[in-house]
Amino acid sequence: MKISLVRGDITEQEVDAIVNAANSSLLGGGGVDGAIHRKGGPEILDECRKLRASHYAGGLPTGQAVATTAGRLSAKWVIHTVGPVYSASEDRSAQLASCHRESLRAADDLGVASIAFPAVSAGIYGWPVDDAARIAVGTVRSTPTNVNDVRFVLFTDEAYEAYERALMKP
Ligand code: AR6
Repeated sequence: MKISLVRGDITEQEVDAIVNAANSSLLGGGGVDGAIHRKGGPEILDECRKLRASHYAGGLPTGQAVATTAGRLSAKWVIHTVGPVYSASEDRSAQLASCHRESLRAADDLGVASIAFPAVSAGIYGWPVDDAARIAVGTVRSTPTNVNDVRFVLFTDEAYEAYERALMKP
């Protein structure tokens, strides 16, 4: 598996699937979630609504992932995952690892070869970005998958540099 870093906007990536840092409502929000729905168009939200009604009436649990098509985006799929809100008093890193593992599992179910991840939980959910990067890179490296091209797409220099440091560690 090739893991690479991109400084930029995940909605512009030419990959089979992009991961959305969603919330459990699956009904959109700010940050990368807002950008994906804005650019992808209403088809994605329609599918999210249907998934809620059919499978996740109580919301998509933290750490899980579910796919929709990608509307007007050039990716074929959007894999929505719900990262944990950062807590200084409780260790939620297993949930953040689960987001990455479950997203790869969803990608495998779809037969996806290339996937782009944002820095899940490292924005509005407040995760210290070095720690988020360490968990993300470590989990992707250790998860068995048929996906052979994983890109972390980082929106800020700070996030890019944190993922670069995480990737340099063995
Ligand atoms: N492409 C790539 N990365 C982006 C983009 C983009 N277009 N826009 C922002 N980022 P966040 P979270 C970066 O807040 O912390 C939403 O309201 C951003 O700089 O999007 O998991 C959801 O609905 C940061 O590094 O996600 C949830 O309620 C990273 O993406 C909540 O925010 C993640 O920031 C989820 O919070």
